[in-house]
Amino acid sequence: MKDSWKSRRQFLRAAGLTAGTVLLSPKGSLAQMAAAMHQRESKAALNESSSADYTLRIQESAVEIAPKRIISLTTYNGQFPGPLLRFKEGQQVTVELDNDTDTPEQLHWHGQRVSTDVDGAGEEGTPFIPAHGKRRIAFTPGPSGLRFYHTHNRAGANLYAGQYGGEVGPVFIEPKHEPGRYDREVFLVLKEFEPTFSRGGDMPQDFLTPATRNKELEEAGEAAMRASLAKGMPHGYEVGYGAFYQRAHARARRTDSRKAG
Ligand SMILES: [Cu+2]
Repeated sequence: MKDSWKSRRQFLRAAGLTAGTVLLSPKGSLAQMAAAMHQRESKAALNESSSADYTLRIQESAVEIAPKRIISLTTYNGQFPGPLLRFKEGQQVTVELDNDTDTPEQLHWHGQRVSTDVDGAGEEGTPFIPAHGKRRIAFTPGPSGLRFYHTHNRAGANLYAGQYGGEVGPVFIEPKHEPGRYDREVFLVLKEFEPTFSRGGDMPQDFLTPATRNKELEEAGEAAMRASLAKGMPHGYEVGYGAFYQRAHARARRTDSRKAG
């Protein structure tokens, strides 16, 4: 679920390009008016006295991942995965982010097109949710479909930090048009826990060997390895896991055959 830095930058560049195109089109003034209206709505939604649509509390919790197997994790609302958030495409939501931990946090809306102020990436300029503080955000969800929210704190070599813990939850954005036909919704979340460093590898090292090699990729990889060894960094650590976990949010839903045409 970690967006690679490069693809993320490319995505943001593409998103920026789209916004630019809208403003240059003959409907430019309309787009600007819509933006101004959206800003006013956001301000109203952020009024502290009104209640948020959802509250996510980042906290340390004990989670039972299997009978009598209890692990200590940073979670959203004391559970793993975090609660299923249901949004409607194009309908603004307000989310309060409470941080009960000692670490400033970033909550990233994976796969959504939202502004950098709320997107949840510190390197792109989203303000942090302060340690033992809170942030209330408002945004218009989209595009529709299954999305995720997760911490965007970088773990580095700390196996207790970032997404090594329990800071992941599902989002469903109902489409504005064409809701689709289905009898049952199942939101399945899979995650590995109890990470440890190992050396030498726990799987055959040649399992990814392709029939034909990409010379460019291979050279880039070899060069990166030489540079890291030259800096005195250790050779060949990888992360293994002690537990794998799955959890489903499910509910039955009757299809209305009159509406689905
Ligand atoms: Cu992500």
